[in-house]
Amino acid sequence: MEALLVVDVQNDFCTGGALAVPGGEAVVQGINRLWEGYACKVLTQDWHPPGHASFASSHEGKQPFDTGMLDYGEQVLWPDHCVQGTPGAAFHPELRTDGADLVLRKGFRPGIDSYSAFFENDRTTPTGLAGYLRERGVERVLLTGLATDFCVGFSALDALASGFETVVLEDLCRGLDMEGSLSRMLDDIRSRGGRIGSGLA
Ligand code: VGL
Ligand code: ZN
Repeated sequence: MEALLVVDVQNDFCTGGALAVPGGEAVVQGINRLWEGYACKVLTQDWHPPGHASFASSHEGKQPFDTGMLDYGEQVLWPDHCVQGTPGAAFHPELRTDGADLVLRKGFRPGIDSYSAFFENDRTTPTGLAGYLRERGVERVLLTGLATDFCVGFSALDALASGFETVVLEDLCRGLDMEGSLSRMLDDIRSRGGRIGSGLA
């Protein structure tokens, strides 16, 4: 069985949002068209408590998009975004969410970020998604959403590492592309056996 994984299509990642991905909202209609076709549909929702460790505002002297040191290592520090229960954390209003099998929230531990839908950024804390998909009989995961080079990409790499056939539907994703991060991520996915495909074709 195949699963459609829709990653972080939330207001804060769309135009006008706190951490806008250029053209983020452009993926919505195409994802909606695929929606009915999958027996397993999973949405992820970036879901941070106020004062989350991934926010630059939580670190004295740091600006958004600086690099910072968290308990588990270095990572990018972000503008405050997807704060639990705020409008920015809600799904894009036109995204179909009816009939989702699972809405997986991630990044809710105050000290740990979670780009991937499978493992948090400490690379050891599982979200439980691999077990869920396996128990449902899923063998192949198709990924869509935001951002290609962060949450979609890390989810794809972990899907591969967890033994799922993995396809990124590139035209139903949009990236941040910070210093070449987009092409690096796509190369990485390909080199580990993932496929980069189209959801519109
Ligand atoms: C994301 C940065 C921080 C994403 C989430 O959804 O790609 N990026 N939090
Ligand atoms: Zn986040």
